[in-house]
Amino acid sequence: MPVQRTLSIVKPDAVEKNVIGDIIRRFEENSLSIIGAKMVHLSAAEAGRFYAVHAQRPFYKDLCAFMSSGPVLAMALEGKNAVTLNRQLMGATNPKEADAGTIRADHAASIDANAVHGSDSEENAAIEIGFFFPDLELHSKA
Ligand code: IDP
Ligand code: MG
Repeated sequence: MPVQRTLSIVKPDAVEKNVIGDIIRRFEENSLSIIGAKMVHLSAAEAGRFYAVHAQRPFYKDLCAFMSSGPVLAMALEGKNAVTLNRQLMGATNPKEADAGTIRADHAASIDANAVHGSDSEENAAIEIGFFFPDLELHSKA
C-alpha cells in the first residue's frame, strides 16, 4: 500500500466538545502520523473557498456558516493508504449511518455538526493540504 497524505479537520463541534485528543489518538493508534497541525478560525469566505466544490449544493451556506462558527484543528496526516484509512476511521457523513466505533458515530450530533472532515481522494488531499499548509510546515516521516 502506498504512503499517502490526507487532510483532516476537527470541526468546530468536536473542538467545542473537547475531543481533539480522542480523535488524534485514533489516528496515531492506526499508524497515521500528524505531519502538520494548526488551529484556525476560518471566516465564512475562507470556509466557502475550502468547500467551493459544494457551492451548488443546497447545504453550502449552512456548511460555510458552521465551519466558520468556531476554531477548527487542521491536520496533515501521513501513512499507508491514508486517504481511505482516514475515511474509514471517520465513518459515514450522516452519523446515523456511521459504523459503530467510528469518530462520527461516537462524536457527531448531526449531518451538519459531524465532527471531522477528511479528504476524499489523493488529488483532493494535495489541494486541501495546500489550502492550510505551506511545504515548510509539513514534516514528513516517509
Ligand atoms: P464528507 O464530509 O463525508 O466528505 P461531503 O459530501 O463532502 O461529506 O459534504 C461535506 C460536508 O457537508 C459534510 O461533512 C456535512 O457536514 C455537510 N453535508 C453533506 N451533505 C449534507 C446534507 O445533505 N445536509 C446538510 N449538510 C450536509
Ligand atoms: Mg467530502
